[in-house]
Amino acid sequence: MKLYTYFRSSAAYRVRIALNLKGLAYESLPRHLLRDGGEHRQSEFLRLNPQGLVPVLEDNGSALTQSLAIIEYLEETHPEPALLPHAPLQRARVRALALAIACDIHPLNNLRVLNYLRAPLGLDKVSVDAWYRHWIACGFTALEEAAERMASDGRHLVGTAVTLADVCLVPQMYNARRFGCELGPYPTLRTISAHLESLPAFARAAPEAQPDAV
Ligand SMILES: N[C@@H](CCC(=O)N[C@@H](CS)C(=O)NCC(=O)O)C(=O)O
Repeated sequence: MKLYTYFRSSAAYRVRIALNLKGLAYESLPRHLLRDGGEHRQSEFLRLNPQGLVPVLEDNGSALTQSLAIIEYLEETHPEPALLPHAPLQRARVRALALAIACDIHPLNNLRVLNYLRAPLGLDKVSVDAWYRHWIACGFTALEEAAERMASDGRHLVGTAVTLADVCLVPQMYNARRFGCELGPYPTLRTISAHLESLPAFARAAPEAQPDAV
């Protein structure tokens, strides 16, 4: 398998974690999102993903896009260890938390959105940072509350094993730290993330551990 990735892309980070958890070897093909106007906007990459977003996973010549769809594909083709619980209720809870991060928090703070705020809308750095932190606070407040209610083992968002929700949490926490967000109000999320980040599959997927880390 080949993974088109960028070390700081949280969507690619999710897929790297899932590949590592499932023990799947892959070739890393970095596409720099800033260099030369963005290597993800070049025609060769747009042929793989017309959306011009990383990650893309190539498996047996087929290009797969959208991190959650990719991870569900890996789950179906390599079921062990399972990232979705077997019980329908728990599965729905895991998916809800994963979607809260991947669909309701992450897209608001994506590179292209921040770039649009900077130009053409003309927001300065202080305003763009405020935008970023506002949406993290909004999303994490609800996530913290949900995590508390979930009453898991304190090391995972749901239950006692790593799930898709955890795979989404760690990259979003990484981004929040990177942008200097206040994380004091989210002790449950911080404790869970600290545990997960200590696991080898997560550590090997971390941005700093990637070949394109600068
Ligand atoms: N929903 C997509 C999001 C993919 C995405 O937004 N990727 C970001 C990096 S995390 C990207 O390629 N951004 C390029 C840009 O904003 O120009 C997924 O989960 O795969």
